[in-house]
Amino acid sequence: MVFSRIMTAAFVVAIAWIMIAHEPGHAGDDRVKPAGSAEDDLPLPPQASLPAPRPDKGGLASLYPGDEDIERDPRVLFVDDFETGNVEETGARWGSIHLKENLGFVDDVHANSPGNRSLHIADNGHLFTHTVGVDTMYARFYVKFHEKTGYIHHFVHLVADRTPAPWPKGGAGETPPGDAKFSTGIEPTGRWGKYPPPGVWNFYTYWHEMQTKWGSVYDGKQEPIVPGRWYCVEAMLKANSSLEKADGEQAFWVDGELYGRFPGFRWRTTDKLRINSFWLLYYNTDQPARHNKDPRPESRVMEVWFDDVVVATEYIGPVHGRPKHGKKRATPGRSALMTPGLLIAQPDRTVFSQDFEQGPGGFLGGELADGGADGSKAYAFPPTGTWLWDTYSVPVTDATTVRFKLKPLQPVKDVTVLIWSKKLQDNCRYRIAGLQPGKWRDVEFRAMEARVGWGMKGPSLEGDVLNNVKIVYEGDAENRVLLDDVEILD
Ligand SMILES: [Ca+2]
Ligand SMILES: [Ca+2]
Repeated sequence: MVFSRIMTAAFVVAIAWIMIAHEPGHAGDDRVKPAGSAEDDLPLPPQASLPAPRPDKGGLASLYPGDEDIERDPRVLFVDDFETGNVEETGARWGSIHLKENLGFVDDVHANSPGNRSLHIADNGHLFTHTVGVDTMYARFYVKFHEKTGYIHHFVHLVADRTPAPWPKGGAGETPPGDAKFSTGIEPTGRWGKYPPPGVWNFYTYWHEMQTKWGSVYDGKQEPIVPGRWYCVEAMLKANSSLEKADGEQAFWVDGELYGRFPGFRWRTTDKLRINSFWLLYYNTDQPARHNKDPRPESRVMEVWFDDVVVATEYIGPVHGRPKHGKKRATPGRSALMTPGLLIAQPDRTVFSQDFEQGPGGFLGGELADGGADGSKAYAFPPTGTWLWDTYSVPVTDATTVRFKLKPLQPVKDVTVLIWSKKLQDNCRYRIAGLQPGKWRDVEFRAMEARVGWGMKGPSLEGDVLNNVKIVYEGDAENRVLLDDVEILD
């Protein structure tokens, strides 16, 4: 098997935020306590808030022998035992699947498996889903690495996203704002080659108080993962209870044993940001082989098996006992994003729309042009931009959405949307990367995703009024980008 791989452009964009971010082993060096959260002077949450880490006491799974009917427990958010449907159907219910040709179902199952199939992923791929937003998320899964596995670049993540989208978002090397996002990955790491592949488990964590822009790493018990052996892995992410308190936590268990518990996090600055995404990610590049000085990267077989995924608000624990009725098949979960309005309010009215068929409609800075969407008229604008003022005015809520189409006629780097905030007395920005010359791109974002600062790290437009927009880019004066089908929704 060839270790180096060709990634599709889409995937590179999708996982851009972690691609360059995590360097196995680099980890040990930037292992830090969360900023401003000296454990000594902060009260720990009561022990009762965490499940007993003893495997013999079990968790939710101990109430449902063989996981039978566990999906009916109100504390359970999402289940997939990979016993139902084909790969396409599985991707459809999760909401996002990547490189589905690398995914398949096989009859290799762990010893306590209540079913017949597991999910097999070769090389690279993912399933990504959403649950209702919660303040504490546990995610348990069974996993096995190939006997000849190499080192892994990135693995399974739990994510809190204020403006969830069906696909995993970018953000490589960018500290997320405290009201927008935080995430943690439960990942194998080789610690610069200290451990044979795939290494030991650790957390790889992004939040607003992380101390390097590449995230922070938290070691657990340094027990090397044995390739070819099934493990039950469970990760917990618990948000801080209020803006002032650094009482958030994360912890992980392997085969029911607590391997690492890390208190003292101020994950978020608003309780509107809740944990709502689960990313079953298998991401490989040749980077970890280099960083871990793997002497035989060409001999590695990058394959992984997953099974018995349960996501819940309480500790789950390994599969306990056998199903009453022999082999069983769960009713698998379905992305919460597929229920409109469940995770974030949906817009239900159009505040403004412009298709340029009757003229520029108040847009300035460019000129009407042919070549609009579907042979219609569009608005062509130079790098200095196009802008529109006081044609609409809408208070920015969760639902407020900006939508338009863009087509650069020449190669352009980023296109930036500027929205002047009267409240903040500054421009909020939203950056659009990866545009291709001659190709239309559908752009859609929540107005609150626009933020002050070139890096979009400042305060957001949330709570302000949206009554203007300007779109600019870098390029030569004669360059043009076409704009069409502008909509403001609320
Ligand atoms: Ca199964
Ligand atoms: Ca048009």
